[in-house]
Amino acid sequence: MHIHILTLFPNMFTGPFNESIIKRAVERGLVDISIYNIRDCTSDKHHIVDDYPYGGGPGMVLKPEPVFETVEMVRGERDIPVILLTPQGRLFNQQIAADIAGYEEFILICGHYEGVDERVREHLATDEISIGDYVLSGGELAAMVVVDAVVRQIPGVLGSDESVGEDSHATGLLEYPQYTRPQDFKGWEVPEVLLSGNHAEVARWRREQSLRRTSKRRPELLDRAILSDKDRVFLARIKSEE
Ligand code: 6GU
Repeated sequence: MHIHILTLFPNMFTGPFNESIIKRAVERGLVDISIYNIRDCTSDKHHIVDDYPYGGGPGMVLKPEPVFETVEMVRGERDIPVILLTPQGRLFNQQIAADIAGYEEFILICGHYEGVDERVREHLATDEISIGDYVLSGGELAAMVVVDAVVRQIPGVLGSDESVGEDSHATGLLEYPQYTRPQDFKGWEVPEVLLSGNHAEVARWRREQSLRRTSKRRPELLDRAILSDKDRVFLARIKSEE
């Protein structure tokens, strides 16, 4: 997979992309990440990337020319998805991450300042993504979030003991509680069932914990989760206990 990121702040990416899972994925050749400074594609002497909004109002707007110029330079004759990161985009989730993980190549544009010229949205972007209902100073942190969530879904990126399958949201449910040694920490004990060695019992306990936790914290997720008859019986039971 080849990810192209267009930004005014390329240095922001060096830390996060040079650690942990993303670093390893790049080193293994599973993903290639190219960062482009939008300012490098300006043609005026002062390398101006933003300007005042038509109609007045506060803040500056990212000009269309350097953004179009950078995208055209990157994609050449190739037809590749162009994703604009903006608080006005569709809300990012695990399913969107999985869809993007199927792309061979894509471009992320980090919006900055108070806005991006509407013609970028209308005539360049093929998709718009937001990572949540809050305002960030720019799309850079959002791009890092998207890249992390996507890269960890590429086959071969995670080792077998880091499997993506049981993570919160991967199953449509929140993850079950996890424990490691010591068995007794300050008098707080690991649940007995996890020490039992009974794999079926452990699996049942984890499933019920996932269901219980999801029902309590994020009940709306249950509408979309894949549930067995047994799961539904369990949910009905805990509901009647409330
Ligand atoms: Cl993608 N960009 C900005 N600037 N703020 C955000 C966001 C994106 N997603 C949530 N808030």
